Amino acid sequence: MTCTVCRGPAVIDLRRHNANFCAEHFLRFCRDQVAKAISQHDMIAPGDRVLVAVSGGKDSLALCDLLVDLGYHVEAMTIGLGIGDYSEASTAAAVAYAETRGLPLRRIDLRDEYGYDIPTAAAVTRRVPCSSCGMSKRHLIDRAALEGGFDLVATGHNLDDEAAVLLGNVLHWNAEYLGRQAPVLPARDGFPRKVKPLVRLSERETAAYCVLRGIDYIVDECPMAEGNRHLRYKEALDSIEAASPGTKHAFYFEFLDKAADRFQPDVAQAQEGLRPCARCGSPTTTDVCAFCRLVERTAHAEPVPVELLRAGRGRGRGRARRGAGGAAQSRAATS
Ligand code: Q46
Ligand code: ZN
Ligand code: ZN
Repeated sequence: MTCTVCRGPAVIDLRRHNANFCAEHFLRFCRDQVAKAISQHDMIAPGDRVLVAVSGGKDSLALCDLLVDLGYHVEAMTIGLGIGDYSEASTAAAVAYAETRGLPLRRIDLRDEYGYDIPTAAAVTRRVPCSSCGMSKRHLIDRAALEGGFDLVATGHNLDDEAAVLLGNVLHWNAEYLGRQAPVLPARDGFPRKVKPLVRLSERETAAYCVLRGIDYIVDECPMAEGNRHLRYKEALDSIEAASPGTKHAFYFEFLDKAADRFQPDVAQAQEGLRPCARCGSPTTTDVCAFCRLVERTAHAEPVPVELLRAGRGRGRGRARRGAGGAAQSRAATS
């Protein structure tokens, strides 16, 4: 197998591009794909301050690395979710990366700062963990971006994520979510601008990027993701992609080109009824926002270890699946 560019020995084959690359040209390919996504979708302007939500996984660390390499002003933030060993390893990977590369890292820990963690929130609310997890991450990232004066938030959603979320939203004709499934979400009153610069890279590519750049990322998936629809949609798309390379790319980018406009949300309507939360000031349609209500409900609850919650979910699958698919929307708020 030889590199399509230089004819030297290749380290990776990319069937959807009908190309093989050596290490040097693969890294260049990744940079080019991110630069193309940024310019095609007007994601980041020169001089913008970018907050990157980092989980310690391959996507968010590759994203930091690529944005810094492309010359953007980047700071990272990570949230300790309290999901047992997984969260400890995630935070350790984020901290190690930031320290070795000299990247500023903001850290928030749910249990230390807000008195709860995700397994306890899931047990108290009796909903799938991804529901309170996604909402907590969105709230804290939005606040950090606005309070820190950042111009935008960048998240590590890759092509596999976006295609899987799109498949889920199409299967259920979820028009509201289809309207929000864009590589750029503009800033609204009280919400920062959000961009997804990795949409042209697959997760196999972000993993290979990290390996070739010597980035130590956490390989394990979140133990709370087990059985969620997002993973099933990914598996379905993987098997189609294996038989027909390029299908995921076409599915997602043809949607953006040909259909996304039809689902554009009415911005005025979305803003309607929003008012500041009585506790924290974040925009909400109720007196107290969902995050502050979650803190109120969970902060004094007996902590529930992740192992106990998983054992309970195994026994009570029907109840635990309520709201499944939350991960599809919330995934990679820090991934
Ligand atoms: S961390 Fe949180 Fe994900 Fe785990 S509980 Fe679900 S949303 S799966 S990206
Ligand atoms: Zn080469
Ligand atoms: Zn609030």
